[in-house]
Amino acid sequence: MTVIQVKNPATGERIGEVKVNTKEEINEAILRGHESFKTWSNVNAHERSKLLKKWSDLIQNNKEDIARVMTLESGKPIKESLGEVDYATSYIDWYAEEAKRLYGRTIPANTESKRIVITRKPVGLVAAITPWNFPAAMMTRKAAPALAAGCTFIVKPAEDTPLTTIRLIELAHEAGIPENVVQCVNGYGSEVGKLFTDSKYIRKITFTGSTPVGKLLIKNSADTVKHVSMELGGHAPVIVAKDADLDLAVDQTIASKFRNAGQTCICANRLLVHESIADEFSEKLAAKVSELKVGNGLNEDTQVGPVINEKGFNKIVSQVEDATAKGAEVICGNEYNADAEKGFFFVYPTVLKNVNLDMNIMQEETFGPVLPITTFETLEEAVDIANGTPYGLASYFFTNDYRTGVYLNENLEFGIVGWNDGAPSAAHVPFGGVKESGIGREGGIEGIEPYLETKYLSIGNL
Ligand code: TXE
Repeated sequence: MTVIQVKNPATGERIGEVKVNTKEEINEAILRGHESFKTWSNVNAHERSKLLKKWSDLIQNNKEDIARVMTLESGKPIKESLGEVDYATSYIDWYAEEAKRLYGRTIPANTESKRIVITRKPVGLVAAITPWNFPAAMMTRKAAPALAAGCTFIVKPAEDTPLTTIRLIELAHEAGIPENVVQCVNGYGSEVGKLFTDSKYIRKITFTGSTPVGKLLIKNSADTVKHVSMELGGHAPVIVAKDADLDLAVDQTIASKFRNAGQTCICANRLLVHESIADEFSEKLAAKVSELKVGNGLNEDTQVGPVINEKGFNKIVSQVEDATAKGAEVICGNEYNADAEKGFFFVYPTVLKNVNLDMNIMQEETFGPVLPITTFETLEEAVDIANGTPYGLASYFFTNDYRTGVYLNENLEFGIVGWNDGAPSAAHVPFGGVKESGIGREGGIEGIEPYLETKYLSIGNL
């Protein structure tokens, strides 16, 4: 039996293990998911809604335990883990309601002898592959709309953080959602991913993770013409205009950037500050960033935990080294407490200035607590820099001038725009990116669409 050891990224200590499911076990789980679709899709929507609500309640009743497991396996500060449990259940609550609103339509026919009825049908068995940065919420924002729509669901969590997901799926069963309707399998991404994409029974793949893996999943889904939803990398710009409220911009940027140690796909990744305020802004920012408390996420006062693993750590360090070698100036941070042998990796919050577009950090997603600052002269220039990567997930700007705001909103090529707002995500809004940041939206009324087919009935000879 092969197992995956789950380790605490704050200490490197082993906190548990999960069995790697064999190919046969995964194919059996897929078959069970497929076979249970017929029954589940015919459970009436109000009943599915009640079961989802019960699942959400059970998660809330176990909130502290779940948050603790999440902090142990992901390293995120315990306050953020508690917040993530709420965020995760907010998706279940939202889609428990949306389950009751799967409206169809009737269309006037072009002859009296016909009637036309359009209904919405679930796509079938859905397979989800989730990342380690939000082990609860990235799963529930896929599972909840899928189950609400009448799909059956099977998830493979990230190898670093399977324990939170396993616990949530157990609670789904405890709530009364049948075991074959919502399942969890464990294993390595490439192996399980291939079994998912090859299976004709899986009608949809929903993925949150890196852009290269997303592209591979899209390609591999072609042979069976599956639906795909992709929530991939981001490289969010933050534009601070000359008239911005600097204190607001500093606070919101810090909250956006350093949450989850900078490991979120919508976190502020590139600061573009108007040249006339750049010095004042940088000083204010660095002063506050250097006060952030780094440590084990189980300590109540920790604000920045470790980064997830050695691969993530090396990517961050190499971006900082590349930037400093090309002339960037460190104005705070660039310190580390890491031990590859023991298995923990802390990166102290870092701010870099004198950054230019030739540096990797301005082109590639960082996924760590490092913030590069560059300056701009005109809004056109800021927009060009902001739009100048393959990503298009979140973008932010700070201005109190409505003309500047409208101009920026209309010209930024991103799925999400925060105007004087660094925290735009919520269950009731459509979250997702354009360009290589993804396909589809999660959350809001849009978030159930990818789990539905449209069926058209024409009644003739009346
Ligand atoms: O991602 P992977 P990693 C970005 C972020 C980060 C980088 C690498 O920039 O630094 O990706 O992180 C599964 N077929 N994001 O290596 O590999 C894997 O098991 C099918 C942004 O962790 O994409 C895990 O469950 N699945 C992102 C999931 O993909 C495969 C969140 C994510 O892992 C697979 C995470 C394969 N061939 C990373 N290979 C976001 N959008 O928030 C891996 N997986």
